[in-house]
Amino acid sequence: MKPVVITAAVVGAEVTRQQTPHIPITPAEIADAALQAHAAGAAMVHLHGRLPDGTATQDGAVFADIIRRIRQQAHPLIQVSTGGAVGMTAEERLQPAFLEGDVKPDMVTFSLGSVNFGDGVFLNPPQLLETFAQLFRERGLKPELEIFDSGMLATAHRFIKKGLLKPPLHFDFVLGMPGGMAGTVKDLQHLVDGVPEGCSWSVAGVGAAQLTLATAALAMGGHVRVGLEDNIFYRKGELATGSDQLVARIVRIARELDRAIATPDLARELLHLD
Ligand code: KMH
Ligand code: ZN
Repeated sequence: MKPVVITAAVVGAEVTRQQTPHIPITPAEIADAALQAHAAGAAMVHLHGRLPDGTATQDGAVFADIIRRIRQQAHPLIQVSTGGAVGMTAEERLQPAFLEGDVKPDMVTFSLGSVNFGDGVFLNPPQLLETFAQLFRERGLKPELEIFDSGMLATAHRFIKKGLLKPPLHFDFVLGMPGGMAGTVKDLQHLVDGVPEGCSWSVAGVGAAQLTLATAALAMGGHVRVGLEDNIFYRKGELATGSDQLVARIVRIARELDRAIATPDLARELLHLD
């Protein structure tokens, strides 16, 4: 099997300090969390921004600050969220996709449809999807396709046919979100069966599904995303001390399963960047 690309989702938009004291908030804290996750084995970090009061922001300056702090010390692949938080406008969400030069991201996320998201709705109507796809192509940004249910995978196939997405692509199955597809191995297998030829995939299990789905993906030859954005617990009733702790566990399991851990350079190849 190919080496596994581990992505660390270190902050997200939703987790609060009330839920866990370990969620990073300031650019310095987010960059530190990313660097620690990278040191633990994550080839890529998935970033969101926060304001000092902890609310989510897609402000390009906040992302630039985080990215600069990371790249001053190490070079994990940097993936910025264009999902942002529920309720944000498309313009707000896209700000990090316009960063250039030393803070240009290596990858952007691209959610291929709307989904109930906890108590809210993560809205991605058809027109927005076309605008995002065209913009990413024009700007030479590689999207990671965030798939919350099988309808979104069907949309990916449609967009490929229409020429709006160009394989080889990388898919990330986000499973176990209340409102999206359940976080079971059966659901994961169903999605993996629909991945277009030559494309790669990873899984991001939400909550308790994180460990089981990550372990399944390691056995199935897929890639893995873990981190406090998706799951704040190390085990039932015990908070994870940071995303690096969750990454380190995946590294140990991967080694037991004879999966090597991809470096950022190898991840670049495996995720079809450049
Ligand atoms: N926070 C969610 C509404 C992404 O990063 O692209 C969207 C999200 C997906 O987290
Ligand atoms: Zn995210």
